[in-house]
Amino acid sequence: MITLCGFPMSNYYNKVKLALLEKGIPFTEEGVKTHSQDEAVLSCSPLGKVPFLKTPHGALCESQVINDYLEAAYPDTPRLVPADPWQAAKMRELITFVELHLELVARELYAEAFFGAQVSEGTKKRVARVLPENIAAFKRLAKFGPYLAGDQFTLADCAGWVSLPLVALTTKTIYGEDFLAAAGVDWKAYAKLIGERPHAMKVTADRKADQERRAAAKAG
Ligand SMILES: N[C@@H](CCC(=O)N[C@@H](CS)C(=O)NCC(=O)O)C(=O)O
Repeated sequence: MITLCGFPMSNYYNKVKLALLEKGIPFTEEGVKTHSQDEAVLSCSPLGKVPFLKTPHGALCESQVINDYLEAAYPDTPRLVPADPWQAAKMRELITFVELHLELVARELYAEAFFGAQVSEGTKKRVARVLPENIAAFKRLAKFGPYLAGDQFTLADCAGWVSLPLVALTTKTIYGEDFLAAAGVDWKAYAKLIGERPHAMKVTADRKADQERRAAAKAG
């Protein structure tokens, strides 16, 4: 049995969870927080990041590594990677753009956007310069046809659906402007399309339930 470790507020956790659900792979979930110093966690995820998987073979971290493993290990479930090697590479190219060139850049602002901390003006200036360039580059590659990589739901959508809204929300919060929408990326229609899939609805419902649980615990 596979155990998905992390928490439902994490976009990368939900990326893997959506892939597991879409592929119909049985799994259980285990709550693990970030920045753990616990040896049991660090032996599975040495940087203390989530998500990670526990499998009968051992532990595996890094969400894209995990999703690629799931696709390879469960080939008889719905395929989330195109069979054609070129199309598969183009799909992975998109995942890299979403995560390395968009989400990871926007992530520099999360402390202020979501966690009540302050981000330096220098960081804000740099992200304001780099992110629009990266979004323009991403726009050249993304198909939205209607899925990110074309006419099939793929692992690129597991990545895109969890991270594009976060990039938009972050820039709206910090700069007062949704950089994706400003660049003509209709991420809302895309998020709606993916969000209406039953497995995506489950991911969202679990995230909201977790959010409510946390708020209730904080309130008293
Ligand atoms: N490249 C990693 C990123 C995972 C990641 O950044 N997860 C966040 C939670 S959404 C985390 O663990 N943050 C804590 C940290 O960076 O130390 C992956 O794809 O799994």
